[in-house]
Amino acid sequence: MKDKQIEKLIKGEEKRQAEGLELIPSENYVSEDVLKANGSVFTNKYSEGYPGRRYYGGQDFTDQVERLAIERVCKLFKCKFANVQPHSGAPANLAVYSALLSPGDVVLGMDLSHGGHLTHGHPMTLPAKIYKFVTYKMKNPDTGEIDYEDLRRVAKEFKPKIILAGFSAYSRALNYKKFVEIAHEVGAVTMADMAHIAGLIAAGVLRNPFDDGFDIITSTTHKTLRGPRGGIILTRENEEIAKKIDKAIFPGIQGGPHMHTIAAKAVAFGEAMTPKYKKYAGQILKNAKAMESVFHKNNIRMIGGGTDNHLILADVFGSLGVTGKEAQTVLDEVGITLNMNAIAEDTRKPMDPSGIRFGTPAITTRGFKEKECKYVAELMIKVLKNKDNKKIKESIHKEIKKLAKKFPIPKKFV
Ligand code: DSN
Repeated sequence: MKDKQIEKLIKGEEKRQAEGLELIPSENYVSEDVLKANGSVFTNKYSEGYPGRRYYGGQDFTDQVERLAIERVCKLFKCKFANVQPHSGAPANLAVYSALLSPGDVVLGMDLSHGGHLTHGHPMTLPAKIYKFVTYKMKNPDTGEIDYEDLRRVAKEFKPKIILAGFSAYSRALNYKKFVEIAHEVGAVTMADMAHIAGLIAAGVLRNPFDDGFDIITSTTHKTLRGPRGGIILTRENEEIAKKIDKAIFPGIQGGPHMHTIAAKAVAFGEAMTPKYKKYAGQILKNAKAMESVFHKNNIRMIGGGTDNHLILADVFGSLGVTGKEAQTVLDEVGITLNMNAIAEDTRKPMDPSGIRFGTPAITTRGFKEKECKYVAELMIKVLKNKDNKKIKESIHKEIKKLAKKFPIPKKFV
């Protein structure tokens, strides 16, 4: 590489990823093939429009790539329509809102502090300035069960046009049938933001909201799905909705699609169709359960009481007197990356909350099984209990480096 400054930074990041353990539940490693497609000459091409209907010439190969991506993702998620152009999850969600709502219309989504996402109506976001967001919560943060009766009550009171299921910090299974039932009662469209668990749904190890009658799924493609950074919007069967969504993406909120990313998405979708991927997805769940068992054994409170998916949200402040920020920092020091996270009804501030959020997609890609995951969980707890002990931290850092070396980041998945 001619640009030595950037080359050095890329090498630094490569080393950081190789030597540390990635527990941020929304991160993963892509295959060499995904990386290759993402860095391909498609980055040079403009293709405003959709396959067969573009505003620029020279679309012989872009059309084929986008069609393949659509065909594969529809097969994976068992739906009729897909838009593979969203640059990421936030534009995907915005596009659905703008396709189906008028300013002032109501969306009912999960409360941010109970696991929802910023794009589900945080007051600082653009959607919240245009539409009205009302929320539902867990009935009891220690079991994680959603308060479906309250959800129904709020739906009847506010008559939302969209009922949104989805989260970025929630570890339990949702009852999609209940969402659909309530949506039908108030005439709302059902939308599932499955960014975190899309890969688990694609592999069939978690329930597909489409099987319970959801209308729309949005997702990123870079989390459990193990593709490039990007987004998708899927529509189960309603062509009218799908057409509105296409218009909302282009020309509504985006210009030219990133064809190199779409090529990389197509590669990732292909990889997600293999038996090897299905096994990987199953192992993500087993590994999260293994980590859960260690946290249980050590009496560390987990929001939702544990996990049904790939992530755990632990109340480290309540259980160990260590704040989320302290935990994130001290674990970073020993080579474990995760993120501080607010917990339900948190009394602490977002920049130093009570919780940490961690998950197993990336370490499972590295080949970790239950045994290694339990060991990592034990090391995490030891660090948190000895956060000021330099000697213990140094020896754990060595252990983490050893583990990382034993399980190098793979380059090929199929
Ligand atoms: N930032 C992602 C996450 O970490 O959950 C969601 O957008």
